[in-house]
Amino acid sequence: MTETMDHTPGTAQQADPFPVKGMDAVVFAVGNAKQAAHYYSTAFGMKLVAYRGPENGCRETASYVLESGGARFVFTSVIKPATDHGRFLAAHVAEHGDGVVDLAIEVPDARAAYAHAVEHGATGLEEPHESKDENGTVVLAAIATYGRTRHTLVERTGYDGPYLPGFAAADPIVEPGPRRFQAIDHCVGNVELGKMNDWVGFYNDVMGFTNMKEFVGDDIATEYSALMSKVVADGTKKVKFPINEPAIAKKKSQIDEYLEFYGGPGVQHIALATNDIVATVRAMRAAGVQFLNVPDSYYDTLGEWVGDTRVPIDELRELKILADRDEDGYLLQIFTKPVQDRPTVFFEMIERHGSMGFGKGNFKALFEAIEREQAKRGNL
Ligand code: TYF
Ligand code: FE
Repeated sequence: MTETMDHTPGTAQQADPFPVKGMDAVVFAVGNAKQAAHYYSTAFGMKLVAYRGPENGCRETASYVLESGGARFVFTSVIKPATDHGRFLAAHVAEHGDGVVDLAIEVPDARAAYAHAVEHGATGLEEPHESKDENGTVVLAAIATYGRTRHTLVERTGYDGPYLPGFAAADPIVEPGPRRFQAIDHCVGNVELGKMNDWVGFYNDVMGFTNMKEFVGDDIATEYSALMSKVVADGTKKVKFPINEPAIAKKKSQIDEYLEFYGGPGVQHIALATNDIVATVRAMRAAGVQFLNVPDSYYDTLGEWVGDTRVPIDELRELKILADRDEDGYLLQIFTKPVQDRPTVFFEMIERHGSMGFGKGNFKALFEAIEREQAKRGNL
């Protein structure tokens, strides 16, 4: 189809300028990947599937690949820096603490995706290149996003290995139990004051992502949230990236706290989709994961506005799970406390029943809960 035909009114839907298959992986640089792999195995119920380190020829870094359904996390730590990449990872951990270095996106054509991205203003970090082993060939390229975070574009169609060339299959660290989540629902970035719209524009231009209807504007921001937020998503809504910036409000913004302790913009939270949030939260709590506390008063009025949900209000109250409803349906969600000593990265567990939102009805209760934690840390 030609450009002209694409834009002719009445013709079939315009071809997606930047087709994506979904999130490929969330890649973390951490101080101790061996222990991180253990935590995500025992506390998040993930399964170690692949490894690369000194034992299979990589003496610079150790990387552990864990999966839960279609969600894939990679934890890398530096053993002994020897290349620019090793030095980059070591500096990343030194400056930002444990954090996300890469929101890798699976694409059907990495060369085309990279070309489209750089033509539309993205900074190229890695030109498209093939990587191969006995399991086949992948094409990888990378572009920069906010802070020192990148998007690797992964073309893996036909590749048969456990992750990427160079990785060896690995056995689970502990006997896997029932799966606690099955997909990455959304990945949230925190950027500096006044930069949210620039980054939204970046995803509009570079990836052809469009804005979802849910956002936090000036009104909500000054009232209680101290942040502004907009969400961009690919045409199929498989990849969803909310972007937050601090707002000037009565109190120090949680986004400012993040920016101060992360040392700049970066990934704030990863939301994980579960289809049984009750079982998930019970298992994670039993394994020692700490979640934000919600006051009982939230549950006293919840039933009046959220209506019937799969889970009785008393069980939501017991487990401190939040609920929200919009015109498309409802969702259940819960937020962990930060998962490292710095008040930076945390996780959300989300069970959707029709709603494509992000829990706007919970923002007040949620942000007050976050502020109570900020105050305990002396950062409010
Ligand atoms: O992803 C979201 O938009 C929701 C709400 O610091 C949210 O999870 C936004 C900001 C924040 C915590 C949660
Ligand atoms: Fe979220």
